[in-house]
Amino acid sequence: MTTKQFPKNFLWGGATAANQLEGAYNVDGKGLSVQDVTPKGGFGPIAEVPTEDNLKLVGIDFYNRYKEDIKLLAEMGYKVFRLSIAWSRIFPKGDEEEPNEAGLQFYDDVFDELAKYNIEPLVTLSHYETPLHLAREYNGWANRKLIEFYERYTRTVFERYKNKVKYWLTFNEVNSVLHLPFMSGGIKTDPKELSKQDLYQAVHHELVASALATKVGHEINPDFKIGCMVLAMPAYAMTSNPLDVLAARQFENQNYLFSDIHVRGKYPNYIKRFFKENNIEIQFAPGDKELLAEHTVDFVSFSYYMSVAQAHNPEEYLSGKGNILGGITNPYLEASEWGWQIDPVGLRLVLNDFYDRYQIPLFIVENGLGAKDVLVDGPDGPTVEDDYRIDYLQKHLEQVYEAIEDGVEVMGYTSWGCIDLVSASTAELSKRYGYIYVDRNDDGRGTLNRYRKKSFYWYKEVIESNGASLLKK
Ligand code: BGP
Repeated sequence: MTTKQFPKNFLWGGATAANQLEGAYNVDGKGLSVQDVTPKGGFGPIAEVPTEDNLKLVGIDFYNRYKEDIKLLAEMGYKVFRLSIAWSRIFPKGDEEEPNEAGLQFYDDVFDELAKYNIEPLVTLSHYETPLHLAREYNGWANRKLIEFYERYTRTVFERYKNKVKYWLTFNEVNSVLHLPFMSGGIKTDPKELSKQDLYQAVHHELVASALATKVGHEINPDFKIGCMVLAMPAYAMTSNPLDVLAARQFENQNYLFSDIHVRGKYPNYIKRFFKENNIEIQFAPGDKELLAEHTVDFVSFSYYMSVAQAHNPEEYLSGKGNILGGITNPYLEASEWGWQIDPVGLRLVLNDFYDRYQIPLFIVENGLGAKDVLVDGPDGPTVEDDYRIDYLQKHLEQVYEAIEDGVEVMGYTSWGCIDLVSASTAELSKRYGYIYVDRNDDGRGTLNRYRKKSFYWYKEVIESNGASLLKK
């Protein structure tokens, strides 16, 4: 009998974003990003200047401790590490002609450190980190000028790291701009006043910029693998009432729009109807249509934390909390301490749905459980007995395996926040996802020391056995 395991060369690893772990927000020439003025997270108020209560200003001090951290990731056997480049380290304001050398040097050092351990970087070019100046002066992606600035930035980093980085993602959770225009798209207009026309025009700018980056990247190095990244959230019909099924389908289409354009290179018909009914008319500049059509992505990546239910009459049900977008509470599922409903089978469904739709490789670049951890004494020093996290990850990975058995091509899996970091939605440190505990609290205090949790050893075994340890039952 052969042992069950994951495909050869499966990319096991973890995921992070610059603004949530680096700290050093104003060091070595870095400019401010939208994150430096959102001390309470994506849904919180926007401050005029960085304030001390913003945990992201220090993060977990990865900027100074990356060597120690990468060593720990290597100890777990990581094949891949997802990180983002902070755009405002490279172009502090975003609209300069020349990049900031110190910022470029920092990522050279990080990539070199990863290379020492044969860990492939997977780089997000824009992870909720639009330079603040671009938000204030241009209203972020609502302005077509951003395409030009993003092109300059991506060209700069593609050139610089062309021999160090192979895997790239253009925009983190590109669909989230519909729900969080400031954090995701640097659009400072109050969401209540932002017209659908302006919002979808901003979406168009990002989609064109993504295609342009894909073009430029492939020209610079034809071996680059460039993917889109979407927030995936399957929607179940609350009942078998066809109207509920339709509501669920329409909710999913709002997300599919982004991957459809990235993969198929054109706007799908279902959105044309939505545009017509909402008086939206997307302005295409000459060349946009061709760019979208000719520079589609090499793979689709996505985050997956939870599913939701939808109904045609949602007001009659309990509404649930969710990762940026949400829906109705599904009575069949349990939820995390933050109300995100836990649904491993949903991950198998997402993988199958994407693959049926596109037949190109998929990459799960975020998944995990945000939970409050308690540090206890262990035989080798402080640790966390995070069986709840192991249980979550084990069940999700079992479903990834099932999807692979279903015939889905999965490149890899990077669980979110592999080392504890600051939450995107709430800016808390107590919402922890990591295999590595970082001693820092919501009040900003702590030694910043790192400790291996129980899940650290569990994941190490998963990677070492190429998933066999998950599947031995
Ligand atoms: C995604 C983001 C990440 C991340 C994660 C977990 O939406 O891409 O940046 O933080 O969700 O969310 P949170 O940090 O809000 O728990």
